[in-house]
Parts: sequence; C-alpha cells; structure tokens
Amino acid sequence: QGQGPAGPLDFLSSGRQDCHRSITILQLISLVLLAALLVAVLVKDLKAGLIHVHGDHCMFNLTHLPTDHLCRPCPWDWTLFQGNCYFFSTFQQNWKESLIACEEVGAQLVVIKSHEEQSFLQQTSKKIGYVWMGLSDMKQEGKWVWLDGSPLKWSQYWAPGEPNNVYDEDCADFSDNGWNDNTCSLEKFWICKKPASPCSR
Ligand SMILES: [Ca+2]
Ligand SMILES: [Ca+2]
Repeated sequence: QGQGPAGPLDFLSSGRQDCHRSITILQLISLVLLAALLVAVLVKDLKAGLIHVHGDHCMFNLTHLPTDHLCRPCPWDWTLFQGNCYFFSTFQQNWKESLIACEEVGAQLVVIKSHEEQSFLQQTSKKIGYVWMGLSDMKQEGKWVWLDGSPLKWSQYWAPGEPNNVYDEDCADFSDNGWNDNTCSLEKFWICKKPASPCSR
C-alpha cells in the first residue's frame, strides 16, 4: 500500500525514535568516557605498582646481594680474554712511553703467554694498526726478552724477513700479519694487560 499523509501520531512516533536515538548515543558516549576513565585509573595504578616493585627491587639489590655481584672482571674500556684484561690504546706513543702508560694503570705492556692469546691479539691489532708489545732485544742484540724477564720461546710469529734490525730495531710490534722488530722511538698504538679481578669466591 502507498504511504498515506503523515498524521499527528506519526509525528509523535518519529519524535520518540529521535529521542531514543539521542539517548542511545548519550549512553554510548557515557560508556566510552567511563571506560576511558577506568583505563586511565588502571594505568596509573599499574605504573605506581611497577615503580613500587622496581623500587623494592633496587633496595634488594643494594642491601641484600653480596658485594661480589657488583664486581666487574675488567675496568670499563678493557676487554676480557681468558682471565686477563686488555686495554687497546686509542692514540700512539713510543715504546717506552707505552710501557709507562701501562704501569700507570696497574698493568704491563702486553706479554704473550699462549698461542690463543697471540692469535686474539694479532687479529685485534690488525684492525688498529701497528701495535707495541712488551718484547725487546735492547739489552742484547738478537736476544729477545719479554718485559717479565722471560725469554722468547717462539719464532713462528715473526713476519717474513723479521726480525731484521734494519734501522737498529729493538722493540717488537704487531704488524699486518706477524711481529716486526721496529725502532723503539717510533710512535705506535699499544696494548696493556693485567689479570682479571677474581669476582667469585
Ligand atoms: Ca734489535
Ligand atoms: Ca724490522
């Protein structure tokens, strides 16, 4: 059937629908606002709780843990390798100055004790440049002695043709692929070594 002309009742019915729609929208908005408020309160409580827990945790760390948990085996900027700490210099000095620089930080210009250590230091030095080690023949030409007084027992790590003492060279460095005897007054990088701190007891 066709739509008849709108009577007064139709007008009332339409107004009621609009009113219902408005109430529903208002209810929805209220619900959303309520939900947002709840979330805000929850988040605030949660944050406060986390800070509280975190604070307690810090207190626990500082007051209850044994002090050796705070121990670092090596100082910052030093590298730990097989029970020793190594410092790789960031600028260059002559051999004697390098030796003193290591002593000043309670260490020694590196004395190599194992083949693994040699391999580690040779590879690391290759990335840095020419690097002094604690080995020289300044007391007696051709007799290579480590800074701790021990004689050099290896010959396989010299680069081909070295040591050649070509310019009165009495100090050893890591060059590209092996050791080289070089002039002690030249400025090169250096490596300090000291034992790691015994953290566990
Ligand atoms: Ca020499
Ligand atoms: Ca040489």
